[in-house]
Amino acid sequence: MWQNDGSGFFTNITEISNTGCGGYSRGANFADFDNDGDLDLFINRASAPKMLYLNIDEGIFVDYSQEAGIVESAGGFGCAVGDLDADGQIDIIAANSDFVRKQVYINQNANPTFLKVKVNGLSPNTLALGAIIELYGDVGPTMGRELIGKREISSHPSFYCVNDLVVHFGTGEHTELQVVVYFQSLAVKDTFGVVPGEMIILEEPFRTSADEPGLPLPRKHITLSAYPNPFNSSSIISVNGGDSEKYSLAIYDMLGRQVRSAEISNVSTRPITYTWDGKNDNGYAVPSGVYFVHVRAEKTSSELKITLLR
Ligand SMILES: [Ca+2]
Ligand SMILES: [Ca+2]
Ligand SMILES: [Ca+2]
Repeated sequence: MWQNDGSGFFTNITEISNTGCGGYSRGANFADFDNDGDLDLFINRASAPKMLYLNIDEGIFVDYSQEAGIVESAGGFGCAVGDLDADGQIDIIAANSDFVRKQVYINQNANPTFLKVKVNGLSPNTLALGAIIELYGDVGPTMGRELIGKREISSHPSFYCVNDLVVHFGTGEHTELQVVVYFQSLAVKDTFGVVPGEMIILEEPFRTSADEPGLPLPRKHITLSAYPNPFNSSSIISVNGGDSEKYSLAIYDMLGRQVRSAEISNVSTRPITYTWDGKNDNGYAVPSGVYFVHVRAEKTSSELKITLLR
């Protein structure tokens, strides 16, 4: 288990996280099996019993296999997760090697704190593969919102297996939710007032984030836009909301490496703007590609995809 610190450095946390079960395995899947809001872990081991780890404290796991009734020790291959019986509890299919039946594990929890999100993309990417879904939850009437989950719609979660493309979140104690979908087309879909215990269906909009007008967010929330986007020489990044005196801006490349950073403070005019000239902190031009602009204020943050075309 390697923990990414967000700047491209990883720390081996196998021991600390208590996930060093060893053995040979070809498939593993993170999902929120108990709907409490954090990601748990299923490992389809080949030569030892399959493992279900519950995340009990921000990345500290406990072996819950026996309690969950997951005791089989067949030659595991990949594994896939999805809500097979549509009760909001995420289930598991474990694929196995020759002559061994697959196992289907139906989750017997009845915890109603979940949200399912089905995303329909525009042609040709109608499955919306590559879309990033962020889930925000309320943290009290005066505190604004908090990022409580992030998923990618992916076609390659595990060896020879594809998860259900309906994205599942556990929502824990949050009662009012906001869902933001970032599509590969750069379109953004932002949905408010969502409550736990249901499945919502979101359609990819035709407009891109650069065209999106100011969203009706409370002032404590940040919305970002960039014009032009895609850009060639420079793009003006506008920051709306946040209601803060100080903002930190960071720009990352597709590999998560920070290429540019800035502090914006004592701002009196709105919207706040920052002009990015396509250069890194050392003054060198960065290559064409997709970049992520991350802006953080006191209690909130927001991210925007921006494309540089040289
Ligand atoms: Ca969990
Ligand atoms: Ca937990
Ligand atoms: Ca289920």
